[in-house]
Amino acid sequence: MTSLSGITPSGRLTLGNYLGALSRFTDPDGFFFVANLHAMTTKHDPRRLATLTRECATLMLAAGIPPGAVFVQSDVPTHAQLAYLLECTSYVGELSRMIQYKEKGGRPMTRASLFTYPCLMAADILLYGAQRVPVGGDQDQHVELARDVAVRFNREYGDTFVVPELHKAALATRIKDLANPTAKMNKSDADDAVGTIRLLDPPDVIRRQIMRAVTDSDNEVRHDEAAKPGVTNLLEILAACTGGDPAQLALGYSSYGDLKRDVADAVLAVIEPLQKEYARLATDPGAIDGLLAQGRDRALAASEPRLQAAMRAMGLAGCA
Ligand code: AQP
Repeated sequence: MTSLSGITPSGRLTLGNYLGALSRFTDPDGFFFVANLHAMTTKHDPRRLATLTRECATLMLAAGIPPGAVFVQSDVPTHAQLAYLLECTSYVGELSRMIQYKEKGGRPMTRASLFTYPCLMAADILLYGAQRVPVGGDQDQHVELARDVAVRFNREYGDTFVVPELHKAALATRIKDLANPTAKMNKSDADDAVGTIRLLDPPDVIRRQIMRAVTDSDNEVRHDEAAKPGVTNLLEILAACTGGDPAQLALGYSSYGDLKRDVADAVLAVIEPLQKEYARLATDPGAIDGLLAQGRDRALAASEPRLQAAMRAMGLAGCA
């Protein structure tokens, strides 16, 4: 099964992005990309996007994702090309029902790309023939759309795409904001948000943030998401970093201070080697370019035949 996953460079990557995504991107046959085209659906700053794209790609390489598996979406033009073909097979009605558009769109100055980006996401998936797309609950609707588009395309223009199955990921760790532990930790939060741990922040800043994490007033270390979201989040982080079970780990603590100290140690034991490798790679921009070119070439080679097949099926002249 081909693994495929993207990270949108909508902010500096967080501990949540590492534990929930980067650290799981281990399939040497997979395709892992910086989804920079998806970062342009709302007003954006071109220089910041370029910086975040490079930082995200370098972090993916530093995290040990197999070389050749990492690429930048805009370097592989098949994504945008197939997205246009899929826009030509999608309906205004179904795109209007997408949650992001309903929440953020519908105004005269809404970018058209916020309306059509589900077609780009369908292209990301369909280009590589991914059969099972593991997603968190917030992405179900996108995979459903990719399925609908693939079924319709195959019916109208001939069998071209593998219809992906919606594959509910096993309960994925959802790292919460340290200052607001009922909300997810998001990379697009303000750069100075105290509850967001950034992978490239100095270790002393990260330690301070963890020591100041919001808990509660009863000082009992217990895994109970509803009653104790802050403590539960710390236990989840500790478990994700050390490979333990959060409820079991709770039994070893009688004070929040001890728990926080161990969480800080465990997080830094994961982040410091990552930062070291990032710094090493960053000294050689040419080598990073080379690795990304390798990923680009492999993604192009893997996706081009399906794009060509879709073009032929739709009757576009001049394609091989
Ligand atoms: N808090 C989190 N805990 C665990 N996993 C997380 N991921 C994100 N936040 C957490 C995983 O990281 C990947 C990034 O996917 P994305 O860039 O498409 O956007 P997202 O899921 O919306 O991530 P963010 O960081 O919250 O970005 P913004 O702020 O732009 O919305 C996914 O695999 C996601 O599960």
